[in-house]
Amino acid sequence: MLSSITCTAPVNIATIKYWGKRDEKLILPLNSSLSGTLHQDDLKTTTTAVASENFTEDAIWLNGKKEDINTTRYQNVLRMIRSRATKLMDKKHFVHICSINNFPTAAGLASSASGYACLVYVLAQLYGVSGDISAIARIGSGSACRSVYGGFVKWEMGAESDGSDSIAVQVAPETHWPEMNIIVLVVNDKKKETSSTDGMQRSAATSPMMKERCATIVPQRMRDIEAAIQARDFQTFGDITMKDSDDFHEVCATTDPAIYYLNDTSRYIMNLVHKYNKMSGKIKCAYTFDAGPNACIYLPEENVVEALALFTKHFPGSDLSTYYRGSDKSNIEK
Ligand code: 2P0
Repeated sequence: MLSSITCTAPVNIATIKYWGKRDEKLILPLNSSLSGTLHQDDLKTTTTAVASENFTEDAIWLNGKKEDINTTRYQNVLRMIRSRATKLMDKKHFVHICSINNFPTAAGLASSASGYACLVYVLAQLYGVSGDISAIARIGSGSACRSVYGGFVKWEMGAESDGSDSIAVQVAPETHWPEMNIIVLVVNDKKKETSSTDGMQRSAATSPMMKERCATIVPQRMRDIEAAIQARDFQTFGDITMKDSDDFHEVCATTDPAIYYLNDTSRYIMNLVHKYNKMSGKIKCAYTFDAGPNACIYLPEENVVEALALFTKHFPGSDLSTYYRGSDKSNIEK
């Protein structure tokens, strides 16, 4: 018998950044984090998984290229899924997986987040796994646990050593703040030099900023941004988002040896946003940068036209995309 499932999962854009692990194997973070999940039709991964008793091995193809499925992360995900399976139990079923991103892989656009969220969701459907699956997505890639839900989602770092309480929790559904938009300015779609996994390990070991960030700064920001989201208070939301992005890149710069994800264009965008906000007398849009030079701009719907005009004027001909995050659709779709 052949069973097949196809799903899509969107990327998420962190406003409070995850950077550093306390447990590399279980992927347990040093701090909680929070993100907005994009709309289903935007930047996303589409994954099909087929299970058959006739397959002789598990296999995976990413963007059409066969990859090694015997990595620790894939194997951990498969083991956890099969340990909770309620379907395909009678005989040994191997699985073939095909996954495609509609955006550049590993260019700091959270491809591992949508990739593992989608993989875990599709496998959970195929093997009949119910209940929270964010902890399974987490052991694939930390930030992936947040893409399991739509709207604004926090990843609670948890306290247990087995990771049982290190899960994603929806802070507000996608319908809560439908005016919120995200503009993505693709500055560079090349694969990054320092992977997030390596980078955060080095930062945790060497950046003098990490201790205070994890102990006091992030816990306070998590409380404040959650309240701002509940109140749909964009001034506070935008201020915290930009500060946490700045701090994250400062952590990278104070890592030994230093890691630089931003380039001159990224810094130009940061200055432009600050000048635009200052000129307007309020925060009209807020930038955030992940482990790469591409800018993600959070902004309310009413400012989109003006902000797009501004960015187009300064970057004529650039790859500028707007994403509407608010939606009454569920996040992951079959
Ligand atoms: C985030 N990033 O919160 C932060 C901001 C990058 C900068 O989560 O080792 O690819 O697979 O757990 O999830 C990137 O880290 O790392 C990331 P692993 P992951 O979105």
